[in-house]
Amino acid sequence: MRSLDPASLDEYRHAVPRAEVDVEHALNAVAPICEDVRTRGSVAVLDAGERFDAVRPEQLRVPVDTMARALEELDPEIRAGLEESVARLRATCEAELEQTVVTEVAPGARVERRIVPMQRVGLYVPGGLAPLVSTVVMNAVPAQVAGVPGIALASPPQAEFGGLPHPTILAACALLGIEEVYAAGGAQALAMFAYGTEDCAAVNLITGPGNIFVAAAKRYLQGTVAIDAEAGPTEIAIIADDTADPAYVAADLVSQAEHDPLAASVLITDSESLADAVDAALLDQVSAAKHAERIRTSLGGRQSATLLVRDLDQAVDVANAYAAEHLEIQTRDAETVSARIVNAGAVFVGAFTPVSLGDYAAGSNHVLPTAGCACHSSGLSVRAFCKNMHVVSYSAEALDEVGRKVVALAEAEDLPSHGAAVSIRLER
Ligand code: HSO
Ligand code: ZN
Repeated sequence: MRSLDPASLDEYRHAVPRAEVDVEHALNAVAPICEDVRTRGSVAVLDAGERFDAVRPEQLRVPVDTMARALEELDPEIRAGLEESVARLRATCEAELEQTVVTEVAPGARVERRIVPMQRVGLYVPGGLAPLVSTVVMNAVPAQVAGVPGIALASPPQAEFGGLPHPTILAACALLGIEEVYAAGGAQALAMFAYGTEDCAAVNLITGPGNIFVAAAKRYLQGTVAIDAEAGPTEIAIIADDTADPAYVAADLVSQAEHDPLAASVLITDSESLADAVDAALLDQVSAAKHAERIRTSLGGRQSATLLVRDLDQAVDVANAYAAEHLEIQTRDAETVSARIVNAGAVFVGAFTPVSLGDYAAGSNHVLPTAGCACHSSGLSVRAFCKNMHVVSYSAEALDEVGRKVVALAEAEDLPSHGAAVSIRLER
């Protein structure tokens, strides 16, 4: 347990160091892979799969009937869980869909902010330590609600499934009606999306989490294609006071530590007795956990800590400085504390709103900014799949009304031909 009494916000920011993830270094590894895909196309994607995923798929594109079969064979309870997750996220996305706004700035002078969906997107679903079937839902539902006409999805080929992505991921694609699915992972999958190959047309935007090589590939390909964010190891911070249930707090810290030895679990509390009780609960829960080793490494890493603060005001300052991917608030009057949070990927309020609920079926999205990026970025939502486009329309009279002022501005910039394009119409 570490006590905290730093003088400045900047010191809060460094109170819990993030796990060291050297994306710049990984760039050296991904650059040749991306260039190979750019020049040699699908063969380069397959070659890289053989090298990194230890299996060469027969073909990159997964046949639609393979996905339909995976859905037929899906455990009905998992299917029911997926359907619930989809329904709740869809409801949120539909409500959040932005509306077209028309402003009449003067009589006959119309500016419309038209919302248009991206035309083609590539969704990435990692293989990694667990088949993240929920990530299919979190990527695909906002894209579908936004009205994106071209949705492609890639997930790494798995040797144990004959070079196909994990069958639960394929089943989720079938459930959602996503027909364009590729057995491709890592940098090669992202390069395939960014540059296009003979099997897969280039996309406009890539979304979805991944490991350090996926993050590095996103950095390398940004500009060629838009990306949602570079995802780092997952993080949970919990503000808890003496009213919190230590077993709940411990369970939630453990839940995200389960993802990755580099995952961060941070407890921020003003109660020493709560901190002690959480430590005791952790001892029991970690040893009983299936992935105890991974969890132990994560909780013991420099990126995880218990911070003892003076009071909840200081807890809020620390949480805002840290800008966790997930922030839970388990205090008395949690709503009031939550109202003061300005930096977090998503906030989970009260004893009965664990992050795990949000991971699967709260109706919120689990693709969220990590590594402090919540200071400037948002989680994935229907907005990420839309663009704003101004559509401007003036009548002759409306142009007459403002025309001289435009000409004056054009003269101020020494761009008289700009002015002439207006005055030619005023003299009609
Ligand atoms: N907590 C992860 C998402 C996830 N958890 C998927 C379970 N499955 C990052 O927000
Ligand atoms: Zn999770």
